[in-house]
Amino acid sequence: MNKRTFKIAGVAIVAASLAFAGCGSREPAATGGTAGAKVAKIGVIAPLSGDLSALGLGIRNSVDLAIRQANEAKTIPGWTLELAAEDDEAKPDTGKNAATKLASDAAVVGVVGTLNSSVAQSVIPVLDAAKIVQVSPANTNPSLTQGAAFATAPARPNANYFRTCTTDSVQGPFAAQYLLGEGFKKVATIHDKKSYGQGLVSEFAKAFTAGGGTVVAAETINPDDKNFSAVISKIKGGAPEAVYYGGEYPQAGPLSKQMKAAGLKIPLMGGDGIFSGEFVKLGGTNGDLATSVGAPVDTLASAKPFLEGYKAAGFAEGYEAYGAYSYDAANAIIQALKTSLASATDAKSAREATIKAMASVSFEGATGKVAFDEFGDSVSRVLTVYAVTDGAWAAKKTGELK
Ligand code: ABU
Repeated sequence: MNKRTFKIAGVAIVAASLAFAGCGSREPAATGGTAGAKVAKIGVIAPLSGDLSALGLGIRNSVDLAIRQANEAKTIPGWTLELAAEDDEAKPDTGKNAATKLASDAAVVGVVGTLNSSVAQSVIPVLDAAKIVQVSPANTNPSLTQGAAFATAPARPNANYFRTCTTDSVQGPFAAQYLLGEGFKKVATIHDKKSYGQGLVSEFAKAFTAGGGTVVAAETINPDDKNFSAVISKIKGGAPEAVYYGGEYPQAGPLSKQMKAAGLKIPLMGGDGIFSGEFVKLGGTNGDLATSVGAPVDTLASAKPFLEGYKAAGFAEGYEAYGAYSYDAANAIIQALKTSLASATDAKSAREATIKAMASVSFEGATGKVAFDEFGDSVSRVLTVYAVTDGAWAAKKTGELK
């Protein structure tokens, strides 16, 4: 998407490369830090390579920006913050190894990530055992904060885990209400069997049927499938008016393209996992729909410092769906660190106090109010429906679930 892609130019190239190179060994000056100050690191665990890296790199860059700004403003006197970014490749085992590596670094006091709910399931216990606060900008599976019985008996599994995005208990019904409101009565659902996709479809289907709609087919694919002809012919028989897909853009784009080629010329709708320009590049077509967390960032006055800072930093990649949420996640950790590092002699000794301080964090972030409820969930429940229009995502409706 044009507005989300900024070019590297001139001096910015040098600044960005310095910031990304050798995360643990940078001189304070590279991140705007103070010589002689103690070092505390904020980790990132996200897919920095592979087919979800567009989203992951937007997360990393946005955290990097928050760190640089905090150092320049000397937000935490006596301390320099550093970025420690690890690639989880969108895989639970790789994410677990990344968490173990960060936990063994005594300077790490907080982590932003992960992108994938399935990866979070492996990462959270490792960071919780090390008493490291984790704030995800993107995990939307409700069980991460409210446990497996979230619908009937919510119970917080891990005190170290927070998120700045809303959950699929909100996102699924929001999509269902939108489709019903637009006159869609019969849908087919497909998910990729991963925690996010399965959970999102489940929340969508409950609300869609409760609202009077019918799920005419409920199918699954495998996360690395490329050919969707079998699932398309299965759902075609039910004559759906739309397909609701639970998963991410690497599969959703080609699925949409193959649906239309097979004569199933109906919208594919998905959640935040397909809200990327990559979806359109991979085959998403005009009329396809997505929900994503929050209001469109480029319409928010509160996001101006983030947008201007991101542009000035000259990152090679766009901030994508979770950039502003990652910036807010990093700034939430930084707010907590203002309390926990104030009297700490070393970073590791401040880990537990950082988790405690996070519960009281409350500020106006890029996306609006940043604060957490008793489960560690964001107090914000705003979502937006986007439609592919003239080959790019365009906002259709922003609001809260009614
Ligand atoms: N929230 C969409 C993609 C990330 C996840 O697995 O939750």
